[in-house]
Amino acid sequence: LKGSGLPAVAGTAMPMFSKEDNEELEAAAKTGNLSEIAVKLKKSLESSENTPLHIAVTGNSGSGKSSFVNAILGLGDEDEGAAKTGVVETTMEPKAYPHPVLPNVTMWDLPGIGTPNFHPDKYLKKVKFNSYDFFIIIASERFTSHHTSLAQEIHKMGKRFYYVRSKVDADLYAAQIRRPSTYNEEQILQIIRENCIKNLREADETSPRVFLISSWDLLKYDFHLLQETLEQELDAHKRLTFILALPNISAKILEKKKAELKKQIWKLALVSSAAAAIPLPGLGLACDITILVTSMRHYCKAFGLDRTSLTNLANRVGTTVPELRAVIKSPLAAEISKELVIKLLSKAACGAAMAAEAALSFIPVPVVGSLLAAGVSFGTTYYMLQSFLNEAVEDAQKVLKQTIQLAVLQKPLTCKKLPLAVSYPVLCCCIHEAGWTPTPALRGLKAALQRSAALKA
Ligand SMILES: Nc1nc2c(ncn2[C@@H]2O[C@H](COP(=O)(O)OP(=O)(O)OP(=O)(O)O)[C@@H](O)[C@H]2O)c(=O)[nH]1
Ligand SMILES: [Mg+2]
Repeated sequence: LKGSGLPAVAGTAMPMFSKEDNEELEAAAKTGNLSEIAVKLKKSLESSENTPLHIAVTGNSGSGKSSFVNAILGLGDEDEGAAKTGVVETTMEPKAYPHPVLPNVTMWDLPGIGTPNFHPDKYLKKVKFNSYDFFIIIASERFTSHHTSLAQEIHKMGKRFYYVRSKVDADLYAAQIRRPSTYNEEQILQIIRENCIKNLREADETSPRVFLISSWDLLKYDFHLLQETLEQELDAHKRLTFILALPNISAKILEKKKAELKKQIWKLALVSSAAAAIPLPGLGLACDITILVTSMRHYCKAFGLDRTSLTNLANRVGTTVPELRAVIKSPLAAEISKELVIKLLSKAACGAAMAAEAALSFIPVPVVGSLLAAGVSFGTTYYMLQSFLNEAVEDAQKVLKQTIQLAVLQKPLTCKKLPLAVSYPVLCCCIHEAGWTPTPALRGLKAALQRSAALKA
């Protein structure tokens, strides 16, 4: 059943109960009987899933606040719900930009701080500083006393802030064009970093931490450092929310999301085993379908396997939703219904039943007694969610690969120095080297090259 959005057949890649799961379950088992444990777990799962995260972005006018908001939300500047960029904002009110698919995450684009009579305390009161989990202070040139006085005030109010130096790609580009013979990327980045730190120190910031970023390419420079720092400094629930909201721009981020979601599965299975399970006639299976539906939809949204995310992605990389959909084997978020899950369970009956038994044999002794009656539901839920999560990540990886391919292929089109006649075979060679089979993306490139050639002519 692999590749059909269905769990794997018994005997192939059976998702096992991990050592960590076992230990956590054992610890939980000491805290009460099955229904008591399930109630606690349900509460904890619900609160972690609904934990709100409000991120405020502030800085001078034109520093790249709106572009940063869009980049974090995985939106292109022209997507629906994106912050307007490249326009002078006259608003004095913070503007909310909800995450396109995760309703508990909101980015806030705050009014600029650059006016000569800027007062950090008044500013923070005006923007209701207390509503945000942390602040990102952005500067595209140098950090000034405005930035530090704002940071100090944020600190006084008991909130965290992170300095971001934006548009470093533009600095590098300028250096490459203007001083090509001495161009050294690392050196330039270091000069920018040191300069920011020096300015912040001069403005009384004792331990400045600066992250160099391009909102046009979060994969480069210090975005991963900012991401890791935030993960370390957020509390457990906010941390999970933050990780799941990260844009799906790298295999590393996808793996991180997978690991976080995986940790929750035994809890969901246990809650399911304590809830009213629906017996599936003729299959010897019973489980709480609602938990499966909700979790599977949640996985899809976290990995961008939903129509909104695919539409935005398709716009950004110059392809269509059907082209992206073609590499996805799992159902999209909105396609997951009770009926579909029952169908998946029926098709995977043999695998699920065996997994139910296998999972039971891994459960520590104190829980087994109370679980036995509902054990099938535990095993089925555990097995279904593990399998679906694995498939969702595989699909997300395929989508990512397809978009990277498109991005790589698109680049030479904007490179005036590369002769068209050379670029196409060279790119084909690169694709071959990378072990990618020519996909619709490549066919798209061919069409784009032909269009570009026609334009040139
Ligand atoms: N090269 C480059 N340009 C960027 C980057 N971020 C923003 N820009 C450009 O800088 C200009 C201003 O960006 P915005 O995101 O609109 O800046 P802002 O801080 O929201 O501006 P206001 O709302 O007017 O205060 C736009 O033309 C952006 O496209 C970046 O990382 N790299
Ligand atoms: Mg703006």
